[in-house]
Amino acid sequence: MSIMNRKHIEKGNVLVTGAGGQIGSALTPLLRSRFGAANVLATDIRDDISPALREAGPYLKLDVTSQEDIRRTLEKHDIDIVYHMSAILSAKGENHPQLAWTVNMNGTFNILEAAREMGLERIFVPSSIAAFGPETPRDRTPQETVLRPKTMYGVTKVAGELLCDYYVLRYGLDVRGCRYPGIISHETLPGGGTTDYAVEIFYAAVKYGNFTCFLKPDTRLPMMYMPDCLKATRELMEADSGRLEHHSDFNIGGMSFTPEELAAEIRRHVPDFQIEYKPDFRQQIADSWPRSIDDSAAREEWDWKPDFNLATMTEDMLRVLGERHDRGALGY
Ligand code: AKB
Repeated sequence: MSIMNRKHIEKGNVLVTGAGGQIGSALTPLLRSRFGAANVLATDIRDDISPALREAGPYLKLDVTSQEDIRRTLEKHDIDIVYHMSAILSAKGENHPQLAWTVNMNGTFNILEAAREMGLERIFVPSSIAAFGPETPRDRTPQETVLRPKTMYGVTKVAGELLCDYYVLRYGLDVRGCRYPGIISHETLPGGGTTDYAVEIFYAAVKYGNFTCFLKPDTRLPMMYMPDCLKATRELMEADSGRLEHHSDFNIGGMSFTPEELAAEIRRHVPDFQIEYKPDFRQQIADSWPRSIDDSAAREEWDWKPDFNLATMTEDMLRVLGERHDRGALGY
């Protein structure tokens, strides 16, 4: 069937790569409730997957850099839809650029190739605000603009967007993706990103009442609360393909704030909260990224609209982590 005729996918077998990561660990349960637990295969290369994720449905250790393993897994489990969430993020990517290229580029290529060969229904490959660079307009960064990132992670995200769009145009594969901003969540800590401070600050506020931030106080970055990230992912994957003019590179906005604005918001709930600033190499990465995002294409083509802002996200994060801390289960 041509992708122009497809609307919602009602059922199918789903594979998630990077299922143990920050977004994968929240996305997988959502997909399991949507498609049935037995129909969603969680995969990751790491061994420290939470028992909840392993036990709630099928789980497999999978290395996305192995084309053979990917092909065999898709075939064996009769997969129709893939959410390709595994990636090396920006800060880790600067410490290990060759690894970032291998995992991010070869992983995406392997998934797309196997999907093409097997005629999969739909693929989700996320991009990031890291696709932008210092020459990009930093306020209300447009959908179509300069893409000259200075990190290896960003390079792989731009190349990944182009590769995904190539598979859409050349082979009619239904590939979709959006440029995630920094994602804030309370289930799995992120690892190796530049926006990670905006998650760690909550754990530190609840547990210690103070935090040392690796970015300067006035570093404004686009961010999004996990419920909005999941909503964007689900709505884009369920959007009517006839309305989509873009495919793999949608800007999506949630909120934008600086560390000092976030600290002030946390202080409304934790009055004695203290923050100090010790910027490191991640400052340079943050300074090359947008301060805010123009997401009008996503709003027009699939009705994107976030639910959370700085105040409502902060209140919810502190409530959830506070309750967990009181149960002695914060794990930070
Ligand atoms: C990172 O900081 O590297 C990621 C991202 C913005 O893609 N969170």
